[in-house]
Amino acid sequence: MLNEIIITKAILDTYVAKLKEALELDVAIVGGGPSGLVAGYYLAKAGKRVALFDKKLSIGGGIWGGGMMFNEIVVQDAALPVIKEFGIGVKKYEEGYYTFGAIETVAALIYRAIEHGLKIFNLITVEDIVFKDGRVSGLVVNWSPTEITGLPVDPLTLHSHFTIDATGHPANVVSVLVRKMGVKLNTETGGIIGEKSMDAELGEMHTVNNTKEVFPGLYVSGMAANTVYGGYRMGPIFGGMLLSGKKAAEEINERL
Ligand code: 48F
Repeated sequence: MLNEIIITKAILDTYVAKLKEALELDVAIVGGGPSGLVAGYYLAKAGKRVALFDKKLSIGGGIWGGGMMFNEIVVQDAALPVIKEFGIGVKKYEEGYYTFGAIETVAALIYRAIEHGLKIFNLITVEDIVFKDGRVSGLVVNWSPTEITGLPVDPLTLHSHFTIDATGHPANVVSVLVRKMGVKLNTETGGIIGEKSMDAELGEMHTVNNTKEVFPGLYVSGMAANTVYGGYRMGPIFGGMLLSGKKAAEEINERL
């Protein structure tokens, strides 16, 4: 006879154990879009203590909707090795352009990352950072429904040696750092420069070039990197996002 209390305890005990393991991390990733998932995959594969937090129920960020809800994405030559690493089937459209089912891509990124040891927490919003010794040293987290309903509930905290802001267009982690601490960023202006309009070629290049440590302890990847450093947007071509996640992971990995 199935016992509801055992089912409930199984969920609570397993989840709490997973969360406790994520309280002291090598790397905390905020945002489960393409760049965050790829960064998490490579860091987990390298044996680092890494966890990813996303405020949504379904992680995957901007992949699901492809371009204007046509759920296919495009990837260029440069990122094919990353796509192959995840075992996603390649469909050539024409020379230099490949299409991938958005849903297949999200599923593969998530599955492979978890398989290599990435801990993923959905429905958790990162609302603030831990700032110690002049660097970003962790995250302040709360259940997403708390943020949505505006309930006055205090958050919980975790420590991380490095953090990656992979929150896409709004660059939410860098924004909170600037708003609350008034610090000078490692950008031309010292502030968040803001994303530029569409140029797929430049946008893809900028996404990778702008992936770097923007403040001690805090990296930016994906579209957040372009928002912070003033890169162009590129729309539903995703090679730059994948390569950005890989670059963030490699740079952090070298420093740990
Ligand atoms: O936007 P998103 O997919 O990030 P990305 O890796 O990729 C960008 C592309 O999808 C697309 C594009 C390509 O042409 O331009 O936009 O840069 O995913 C960002 C994730 O961050 C989560 C959000 O729910 C989304 O899944 N997120 C944002 N703010 C927070 C957050 C927060 N404060 N706490 C937790 N998660």
